[in-house]
Amino acid sequence: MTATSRGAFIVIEGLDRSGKSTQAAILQSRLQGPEQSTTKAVLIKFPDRTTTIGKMIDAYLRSQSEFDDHAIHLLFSANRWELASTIYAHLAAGTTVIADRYAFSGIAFSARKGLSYDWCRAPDIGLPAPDLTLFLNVEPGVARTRGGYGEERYETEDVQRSVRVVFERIGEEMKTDGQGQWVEIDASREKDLVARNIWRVVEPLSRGVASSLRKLWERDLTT
Ligand code: DGP
Repeated sequence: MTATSRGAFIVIEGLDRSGKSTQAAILQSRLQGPEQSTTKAVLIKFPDRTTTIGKMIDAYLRSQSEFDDHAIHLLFSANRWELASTIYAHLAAGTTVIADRYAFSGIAFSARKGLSYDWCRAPDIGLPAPDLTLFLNVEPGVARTRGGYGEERYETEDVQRSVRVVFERIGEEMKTDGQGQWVEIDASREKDLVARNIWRVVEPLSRGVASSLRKLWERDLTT
């Protein structure tokens, strides 16, 4: 990291069981390197189920409580906003932040229920914008065969297929409107190969980022 640079903000997105959490952990340890004395990378998982809002989300995902679709959408977004200041602080200190899911999951999982795409995007406008989003792409039929599948509310092949369609739309928009990099990674491949492909894209950001941090969909921010 140079004197004027900040940490990079990297988001990992994808369907359930696409390997996000595994790859996020591999990436963090790679960024952290052999000297553990200074923190070079932190991992933040969304939803963060430890906060008061996160506990409400957790109960919903485990089908222990019910919410109106709009209300749960706003809770997921609030859960991201409550961690925004933590993200800013880490980046300013030169620490890379890896987020396991972010606002893109918010849109994909709610818009597939029939809520308007623009309405779903609105509450996350202005969050810290990632420098890089890695979309771990996997066939929903492949994800279904992976361990632990089916334990939570959205883990059916049908839901995941419709979520993937919305992710494709988000990816197209992100690629064309200069909102940081959106890179698709074939997550059906073997774990170490996926990790190497991820590292190839992340490596240039691993020594810090000189440009200032942007806000997500900032052109839609009005005062
Ligand atoms: P995970 O802990 O990564 O398995 O995510 C839990 C589930 O929550 C997963 O099925 C995806 C879903 N999810 C994540 N973020 C959001 C969001 O912002 N909105 C909605 N509706 N669902 C989300």
